[in-house]
Amino acid sequence: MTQTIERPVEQPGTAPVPDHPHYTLGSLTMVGLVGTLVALAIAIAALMITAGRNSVDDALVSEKVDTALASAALPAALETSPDPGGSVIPEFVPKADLALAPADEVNVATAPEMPPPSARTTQAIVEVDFEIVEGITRIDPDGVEFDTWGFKVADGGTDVVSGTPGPVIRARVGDVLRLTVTNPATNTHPHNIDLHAVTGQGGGAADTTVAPGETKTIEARLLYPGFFMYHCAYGDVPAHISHGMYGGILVDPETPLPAVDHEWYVVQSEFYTTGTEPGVVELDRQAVTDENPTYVVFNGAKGAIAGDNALQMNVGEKARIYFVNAGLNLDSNFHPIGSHWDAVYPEAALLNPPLRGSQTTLVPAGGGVVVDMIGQVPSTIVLVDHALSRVFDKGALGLVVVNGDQQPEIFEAIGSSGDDQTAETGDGETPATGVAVSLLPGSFEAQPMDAADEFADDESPGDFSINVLTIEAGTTVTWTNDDPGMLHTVTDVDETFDSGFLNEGDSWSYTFDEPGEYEYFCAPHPWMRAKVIVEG
Ligand SMILES: [Cu+2]
Repeated sequence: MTQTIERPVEQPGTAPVPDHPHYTLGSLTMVGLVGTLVALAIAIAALMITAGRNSVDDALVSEKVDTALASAALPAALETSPDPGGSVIPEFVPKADLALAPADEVNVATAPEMPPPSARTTQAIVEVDFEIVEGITRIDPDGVEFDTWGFKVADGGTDVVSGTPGPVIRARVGDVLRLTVTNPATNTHPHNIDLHAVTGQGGGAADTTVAPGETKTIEARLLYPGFFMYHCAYGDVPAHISHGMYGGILVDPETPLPAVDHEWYVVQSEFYTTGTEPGVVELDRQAVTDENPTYVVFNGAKGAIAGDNALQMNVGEKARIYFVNAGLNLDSNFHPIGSHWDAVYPEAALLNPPLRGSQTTLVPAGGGVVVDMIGQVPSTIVLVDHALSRVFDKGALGLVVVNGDQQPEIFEAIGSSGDDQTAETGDGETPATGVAVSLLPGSFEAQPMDAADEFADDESPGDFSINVLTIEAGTTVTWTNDDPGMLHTVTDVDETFDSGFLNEGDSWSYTFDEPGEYEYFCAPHPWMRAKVIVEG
């Protein structure tokens, strides 16, 4: 279907005359340059006068002049660019001369995996066959299901039921992507694909629109390296994206990024649903308009990067995350709790040098980022959108478990000191009287923040050995961290008590004198929750 958009025709000679001075970008740049040069001249003159008055030798003067000139030079990134105004697009090998990428090269993978980097140094044709998936899938482990639409690798099989997020594509800059999109006859909606890596009408959307039963193919030269979003751009585009039609495509630069130990693919996105009750929920189209999502998730479902699916690395290793914020509407404030981004390639624009040592990187809707992080200490790094309501209330949480030996030169829990109501009892000791609660092995394993079995005796995965503890006023409770290699806390939600970090084997006690109900949690693993009820 073709749409014609009519715009008013501009009549020559009728352009309005501006009623105020009209600066062009060029004239503003000239004003800036002249100002800089004048300031520089004054600075140099001042240096020379000072130098002369103090009889400082000429060498020092010229050194200071050089320093002044250097500080007025181009930013480092531009200075190192051979031709800041020139093209960064590689020379093409003509399509007719291109071979297919080698058969053993992997160009697609399913989240959170990435295809390995290509061993090629030459351009090639990369063939990718996608099929569109429509179907009811679980978006919340509590049993909430939704009609997700998405993409999968076309293999004729029906085992992949969720195409949200779609597979990640990997190719090299200068390659030709030959992308085929099939919409199986069993589907009920037309779709297409708009790849932000593709230069052409609608990023390919105009020429990939496929009704159920149709197949279309495009060939697109990949002009710029980077990590790009793709999405369906058919019809009510916000609705198609909100049903789950998005993914990422990595275009590697000609000079690859430095090698790392792990590469992962993570997509942030939003679901706008008519509710959060178990069962099938519908798209709330008004909530889409209002930009008020029910869920904000990583990799297509709440808890998709948690529990058994948490990412794993070892102390001393470096991991790289290729991250797309599919939106639909929210910017992402992507942050690793308890770590840093060792390197950030802003906007995933891989022609540019990375920022080093960042805390939170802003990823616009429809944008991406590439970040490196190092597993410095054994811990669980929590990936979040640091607009934290989206974590605690809507699901934007992923876990990276770092395994290995404690690194006290980097982090060490020294324990608590001198609180009247608390007593450090040391490794594994339990006081003679009172109640003992264990932080169970594996208690860091994530679960939804509002898990239905949170306070049940058979909670799975279990966290505190007693989920609801009822005691008399005056009773001392001692918690012991029995979770190997993990740091935990015992922290009252109302801030009445807080253990500070407990290493494996550490115990901490608190005497409850005031009747009431005390809900507590672990600060680094906030889904670990339990209660103490103190009777009068
Ligand atoms: Cu679609």
